[in-house]
Amino acid sequence: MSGIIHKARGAGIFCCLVLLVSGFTSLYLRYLTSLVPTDNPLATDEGELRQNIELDNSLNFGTRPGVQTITSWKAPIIWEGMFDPNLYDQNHIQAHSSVALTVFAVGRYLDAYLKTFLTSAEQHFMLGLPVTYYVFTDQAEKVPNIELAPQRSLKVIQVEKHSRWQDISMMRMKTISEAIESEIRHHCNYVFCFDVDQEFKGRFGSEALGDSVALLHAHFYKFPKEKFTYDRNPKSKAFMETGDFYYHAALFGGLWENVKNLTDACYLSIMEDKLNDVEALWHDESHLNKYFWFHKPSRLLSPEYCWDQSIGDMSDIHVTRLVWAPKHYDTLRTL
Ligand code: 5GW
Ligand code: MN
Repeated sequence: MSGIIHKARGAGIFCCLVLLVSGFTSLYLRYLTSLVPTDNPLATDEGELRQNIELDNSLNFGTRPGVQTITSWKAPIIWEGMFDPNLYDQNHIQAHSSVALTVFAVGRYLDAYLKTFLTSAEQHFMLGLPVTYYVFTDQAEKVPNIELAPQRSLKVIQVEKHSRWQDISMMRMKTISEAIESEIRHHCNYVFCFDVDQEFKGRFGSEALGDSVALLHAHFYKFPKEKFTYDRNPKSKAFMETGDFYYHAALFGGLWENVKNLTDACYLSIMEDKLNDVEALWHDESHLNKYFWFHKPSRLLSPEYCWDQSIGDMSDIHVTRLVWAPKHYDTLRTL
């Protein structure tokens, strides 16, 4: 009898010790994460947090003296030369990171851009990680049959074709949110949303993954704030007088939870504008910029991640990872 009590007491002390140690460990981890504001508190378990801390501590912020490599809120801005690609790949493979890529190819954009976009993504996008492409189109039967590497798959989701092109672009927010809810969150931890009129040209890898990721617009990254083309109409929900950067809506991403919040918020603002009979200057992009002003992204991608080759000055661009496809406004926008 007393032996049992003894054992019970021993077990009790042992449990207390375990609780104490694990309590301190988690406090210590919380302390560590508080030192790194780039990881927002939505990040998942402590193992993942610990990995991210070590990873972004490896970034070399001084290697690109000509450009800004960190924001005022301490989010890294990723430029070529700052990161060790193998380190990011190894860590994300170990953490079982998986990535959903969403892309819309509605109407004439399917024939014009989808095949180049997908085949080039197979060459350069998140190699080594499981990737699921979500292609949203009104013509499922015309989606090209691309040969995919192992661990990579493609799902086609039928959508309606809105008659106004502004709506095709803006309604992506709603469709992406619904797809995250019904599909993506069950299969992938990250979601990256792309315009289709672009081509991958170089590594677009796991260094781009983060809790909440925004892209610096190639045309504005050097400009002073006063030149940013935010929506200036006080009647629009996208109205903003000033901001941090001008972000390009051709690509945004992050953990699915954060992308869900972003797309929900942008869609709500777009619908409120419709009720008030206003439309933001640059449509979904204006709303995206407003969202990122209030919800700072934890990671920024330099314009190396989405470059317009018609820009003459390439002195800051050490590698092009994704480039704008040529625009054929005359044929694509006449309807
Ligand atoms: C068509 C005409 C004008 C504007 C957009 C469209 C259009 C866009 C379309 O007919 N079909 C379509 O799938 N889109 C999707 O919306 C594509 O994924 C496209 O990349 C994205 C944004 O439209 P873009 O690329 O024309 O917008 P910008 O800001 O790059 O000029
Ligand atoms: Mn585009």
